[in-house]
Amino acid sequence: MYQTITSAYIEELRQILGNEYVLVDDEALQKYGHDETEDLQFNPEVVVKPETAEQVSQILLLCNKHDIPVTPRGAGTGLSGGALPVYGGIVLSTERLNKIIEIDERNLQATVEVGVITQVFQEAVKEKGLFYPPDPSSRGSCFLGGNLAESAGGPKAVKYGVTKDYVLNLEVVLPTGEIIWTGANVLKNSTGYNLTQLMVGSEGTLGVITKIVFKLIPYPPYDLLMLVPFFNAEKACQAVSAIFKAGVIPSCLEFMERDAIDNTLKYVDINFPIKDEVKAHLIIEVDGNDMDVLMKDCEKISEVLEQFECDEILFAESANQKDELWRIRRAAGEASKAHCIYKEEDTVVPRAELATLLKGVKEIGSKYGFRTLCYGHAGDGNLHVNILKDDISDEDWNHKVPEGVKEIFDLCIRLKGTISGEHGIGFVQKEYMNIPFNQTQLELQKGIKKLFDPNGIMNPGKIFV
Ligand code: 2HG
Ligand code: ZN
Repeated sequence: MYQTITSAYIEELRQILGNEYVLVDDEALQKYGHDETEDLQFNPEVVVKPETAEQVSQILLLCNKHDIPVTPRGAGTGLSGGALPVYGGIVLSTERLNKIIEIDERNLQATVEVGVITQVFQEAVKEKGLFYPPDPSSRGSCFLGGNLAESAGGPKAVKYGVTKDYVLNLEVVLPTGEIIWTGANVLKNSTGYNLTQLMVGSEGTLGVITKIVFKLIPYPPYDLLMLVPFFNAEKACQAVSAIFKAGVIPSCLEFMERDAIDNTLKYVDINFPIKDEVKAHLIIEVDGNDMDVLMKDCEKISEVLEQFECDEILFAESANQKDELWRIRRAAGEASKAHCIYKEEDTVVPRAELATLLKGVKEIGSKYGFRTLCYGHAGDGNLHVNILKDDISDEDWNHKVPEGVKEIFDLCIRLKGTISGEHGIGFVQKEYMNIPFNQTQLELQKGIKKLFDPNGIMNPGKIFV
């Protein structure tokens, strides 16, 4: 169905980009053949590194004319295989599209290229007193473009929203080579279909995003962080919705079950004594402009937590202690990966259903014989379920465990949730797309894909089976 890359195509790519930015050596093909998803490896035939939208346009024109698959790639930190070139062809790395073009302090906006590292952007706007809240655990290495492609979230989403909530306008290169803007640099827009939001979460299947206009907000100067141990993990989950019901919106509300904490502590090599009876932690942060208000919020939260039989609440006393707690939470995924091969599920339900989801996940794990490490953005009802391979046979891992995953996803839908909150569908979840969507819903989505990309060159093998 797709053409393989010949030396003539390589020559054309070199004409467009220069020799240095067209890689065909084994080391490069190996490096760009995996992301952070499980242990999957699909090598591309060639890796290209454009520096401008015009170069991206010329590459896509070539691909479209000759039926060559092209897989856009950010930093390769994705967890659903979105950047894997499963049909070979070209990996288009956005690492040279890495300029912060403008931070517009008059309008509280910024225009950036897609290969800017999320944390670099956050720090650049913070210097001007501004805040870009989406902060995936991998923010020190992931790219803004990848965050957009996968509709990434992170701990701050519970109060501030996810990546999509900060995107105003996008420059996109279509498979035809045309370069378009999707909207306008405005906070309100009721002008036609919302192409901007259609691109967000489209996982590189519709075109290549090259520039982003973000909205920003003023940086909240104060925060307080509390660590709350629980003797019962389900009770910890039940406490979550009660906090909001009491009238407080924390800036982060994270959950880690005991096994996930222990596994992470080993990985980050931090000595953090925890009582044997503790089965889960909530990490709760409040932020804002007024310390007195934050103290009152914490009092209210504490009153709620006591009703759910928590142990003594620890308030982080210094910036160091806060950093350490966040380091533990942010390393949970990497720690699972370091422990053994694992499947990363990104379940999400309405937040008051979180305890039911956790209970169900554990029951399904027992039924199918797998162990899970659970942690995530409890305030969003977003539970990361890491299924560990441990000593499960390859046969069971490939056939029995996916049955269990299907049951977990069925449960999410019964609870009015869905199968991915912030990691995307990509390659590894596409076989489950018939769980949240029926035929009509899938056909509508596939129709959109066909309209943008009739030849199917953009990141084939993703989202849909
Ligand atoms: C987490 O909650 C993230 O730890 C991991 O979802 C994903 O930052 C990432 O790449
Ligand atoms: Zn997460």
